[in-house]
Amino acid sequence: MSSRVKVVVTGAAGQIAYSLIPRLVDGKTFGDRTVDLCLVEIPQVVSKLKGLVMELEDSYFPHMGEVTYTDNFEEASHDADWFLLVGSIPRGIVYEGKKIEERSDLLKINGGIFVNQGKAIGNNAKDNAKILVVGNPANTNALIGKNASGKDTQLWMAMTMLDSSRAKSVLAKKTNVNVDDISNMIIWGNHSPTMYPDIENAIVNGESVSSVINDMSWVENEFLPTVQQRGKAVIDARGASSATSAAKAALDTVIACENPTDINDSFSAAVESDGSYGVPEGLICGFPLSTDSNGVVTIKKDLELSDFAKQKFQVSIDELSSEREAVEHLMK
Ligand code: NAX
Repeated sequence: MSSRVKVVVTGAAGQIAYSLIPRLVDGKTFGDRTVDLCLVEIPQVVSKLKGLVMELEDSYFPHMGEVTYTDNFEEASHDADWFLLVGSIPRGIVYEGKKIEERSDLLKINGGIFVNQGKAIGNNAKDNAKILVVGNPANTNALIGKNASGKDTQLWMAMTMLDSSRAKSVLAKKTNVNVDDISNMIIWGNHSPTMYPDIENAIVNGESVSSVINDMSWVENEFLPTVQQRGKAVIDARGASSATSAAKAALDTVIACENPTDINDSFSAAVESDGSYGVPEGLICGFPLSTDSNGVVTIKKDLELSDFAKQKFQVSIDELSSEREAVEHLMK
């Protein structure tokens, strides 16, 4: 493994990035490798990154390598190992004179961004680059980017780790254990309120969490809606979307991809479906993943889904299929 790693972060002047970027160079996420950072923003705010770079320099990070910033994604993408694509146009802002409220408008605007970013990554990044899309609608943005990249050796993911961590937190409270006593917390489907957090395959101290809790009414009426709607609950409470927890989840996803996964565990991210578990091929869908000792990430195929789980998961698969239809014109 090379002793240097180049990481590109978009949306670098945003909320999530402010929590995320310092921790990429703190010696924990990439161990003792030197981390070169390339920070990307839109032209209107790129100059603000000068201040962030000053703060990074002032923070005493022995593992920090070269730090650059730009509004030119194409230029940033050269020879990069990792991309954390956090930047996207959020719902509710006025974009080219129109308030963006509909998911379809969001898909259209962000879709255009991800076509260009995907092409640049396919042409310029390392053949084994890993790409984590955080900006919403994350799964479909990743679908568009992967398709535009035209390269199958790179790994495109959309982030569902935050949903998995939220679910672990709810289950740890319910079963009176620590969050790290919960493992195999899978998020199936889309990073949206249709996601299916899988309590039946989750494990607490070696036992199935659902059999320990043994209360399907609580699962249906408390657990699932709490996890599925947690993003909105944070926005309502904080007046802004999750930032520090999203940053931690992005770091946890990088760490999960850089280190072998325990045999009895899996981690959550959405990747391209190869038809596993009946998901239409090509959709970027939340699956249980595992990393081997060579850093290769694959879908774990040996998990069972109950009829209850299959029915919930199908709702999210259908949503992903309809999002794919909505961006079909960007996939040519
Ligand atoms: P902010 O609005 O604070 O920051 C976003 C930044 O992205 C802005 O500075 C903007 O200028 C920049 N940007 C927009 N288009 C860009 C482009 N083409 N290239 C480079 N930069 C670009 O949002 P923040 O709170 O940081 O959230 C970022 C994204 O994460 C949003 O789309 C948000 O919905 C999404 N989230 C995803 C989560 C997940 O689990 N997958 C959870 C948290 C969050 O909601």
